[in-house]
Amino acid sequence: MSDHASEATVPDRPVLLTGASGALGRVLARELGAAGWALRLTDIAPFPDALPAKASFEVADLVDRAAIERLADGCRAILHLGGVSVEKPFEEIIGPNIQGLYNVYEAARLAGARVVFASSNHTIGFHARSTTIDPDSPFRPDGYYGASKVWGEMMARLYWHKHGVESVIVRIGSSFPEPVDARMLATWLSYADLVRLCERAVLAPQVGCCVVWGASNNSRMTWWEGDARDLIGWTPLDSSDSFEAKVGDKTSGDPVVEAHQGGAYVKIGWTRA
Ligand code: 15L
Repeated sequence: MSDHASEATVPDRPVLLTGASGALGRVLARELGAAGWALRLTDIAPFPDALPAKASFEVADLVDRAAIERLADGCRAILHLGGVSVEKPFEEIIGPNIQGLYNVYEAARLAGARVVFASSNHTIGFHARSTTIDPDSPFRPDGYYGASKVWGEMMARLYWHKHGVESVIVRIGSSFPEPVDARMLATWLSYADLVRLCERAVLAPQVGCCVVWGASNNSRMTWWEGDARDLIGWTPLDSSDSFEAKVGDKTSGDPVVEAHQGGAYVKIGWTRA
């Protein structure tokens, strides 16, 4: 029997899911809702799907601290997927991803809630694909979006050391229905593995402040190691390997893009000679 086998499968308090109307938020709302979780869903955009049985939805902006604190009140955890999720001009990122992270962590502190933070591989995107890194390797953000995720990871550490707010930082690779190019044969995280990872991140008894790489069991994933998956009791069950023939030769043709883990993001706004 695993160490986690006797745990409950449903949290004893509601879970706040930010970014609920985004692609990954909708998957999590559907699957965690179907598993009987009480969910408070929020997003700046309307929720496009039918609400699961024990879910409510409220439009809120991450920069509205009072709204985020009210939504988090009484929650066991905040699954924080909200904010800008791709590279954008800095002015568009600063509100949701910088101020918003402060609001989320203040709300977590006041509620006594754990945060599951959807971070990104773009925090380390300038590491070479030929190297293997672990969570303590230096940050090498590949844009303003990646740098904002570094800020989020720093808030996680600050609130753990100063306030005892727990965080599972999930450095998501590429979570899509299926991999669409050769890079994603390494970075792909299936939706089912994402859901299982978020379940474990909420339900695991004690997590402190830890990092888990968000990639499925892909043979090409030789870039990342040494995370906290055993601590939370998560093992990826899916693999990109069966997509090798379909997308294995789909590359950008750009040597800089292909040399770095962050892929195309490293060349956005690039001005080096
Ligand atoms: C991310 O962080 C983005 O949210 C997603 O849209 C993809 O670009 C992904 O990284 C990736 O690197 O493939």
